Amino acid sequence: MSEKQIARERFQAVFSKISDECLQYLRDNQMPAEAVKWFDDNLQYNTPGGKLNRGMSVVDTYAILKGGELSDAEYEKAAILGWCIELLQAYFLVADDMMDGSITRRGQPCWYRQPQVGNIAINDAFMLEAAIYHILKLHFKKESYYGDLLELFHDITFKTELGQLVDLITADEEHVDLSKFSLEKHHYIVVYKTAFYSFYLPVALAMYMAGLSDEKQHQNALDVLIPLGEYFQVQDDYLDAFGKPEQIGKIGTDIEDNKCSWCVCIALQLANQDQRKTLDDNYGRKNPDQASKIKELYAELAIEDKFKSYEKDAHDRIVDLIEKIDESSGMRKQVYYAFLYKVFGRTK
Ligand code: GPP
Ligand code: MG
Ligand code: MG
Ligand code: MG
Repeated sequence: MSEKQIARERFQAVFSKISDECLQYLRDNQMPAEAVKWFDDNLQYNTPGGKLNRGMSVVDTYAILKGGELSDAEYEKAAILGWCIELLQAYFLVADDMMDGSITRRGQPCWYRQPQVGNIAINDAFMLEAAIYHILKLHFKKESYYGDLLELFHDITFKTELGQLVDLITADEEHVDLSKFSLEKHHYIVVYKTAFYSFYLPVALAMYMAGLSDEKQHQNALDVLIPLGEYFQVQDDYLDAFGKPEQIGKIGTDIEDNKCSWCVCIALQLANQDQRKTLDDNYGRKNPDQASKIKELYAELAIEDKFKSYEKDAHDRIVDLIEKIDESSGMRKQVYYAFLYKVFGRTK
């Protein structure tokens, strides 16, 4: 087994513990056996099957900040916080897939598309979120930074919802109006819907655990992690149009959903009058032939090449930001490089 697999399995093992603790809460509340089973299925189907980058990053970051090996107890504590992010992500994805009308996620049908589930997935998403606070209370109530953790989860959730709101209202499927799209709008959407919870949250949690709680220290972390998260969501937009479903584990829906994706923003910048008409006539329509026309136009406009050069610029820009970090503040450049290596050149 590779080192990476061993790390993943160790992290996975902590999930059994926290899922048991969540189910125990239902039993303590005399829930019928079928409800306990339902929540168990919800937790298992939606929480552990992804890349686990966000969750495992809490452990990795905490280990770097502490400097040296973690004891078993320290490992478990950081991993529990990591699983709280994975629960948050599960909550977001169950809901996002309903809002986006998506078909598959992590190589399996989206949860709401399971025949017995449907709209119950709305309540299931809420329960995944509630599980975060149950677990935090069980394991962190006595810590001096418990309040910081609660505030952080609440604030990051709110910010992600703001991003999701702008993502959704910019993608009005009844009235396709591409003049609503711009790279500025795109920047706002991706920073809020993705960067805060995927990049700042894991590092911020590890920082609180390691006693780094100054506002200035957190602002410095945001200065690097938000651009990194923006790059990550540009990749997500790119893979939505260009990735193979077998590889990315989901079928792209951004074109059909009229999303303000990085790809369409760049296409709008490059298009001549005819090409603009092709975009106006075919973007944001449910018909697969019209979506294919958009993909042909993306090829004509060499969007893939544009992405490759964006990627190189983003990489260099982020390395510059990391190199400016003052390590005397207790932060380590290695925290950010670990993220950078995980993210650049990913194919899923
Ligand atoms: C990713 O958008 C953003 C989220 C998953 C956050 C959702 C936020 C909520 C408050 C529900 P996406 O739709 O591009 O992701 P994907 O491509 O994985 O569907
Ligand atoms: Mg989606
Ligand atoms: Mg979405
Ligand atoms: Mg996407």
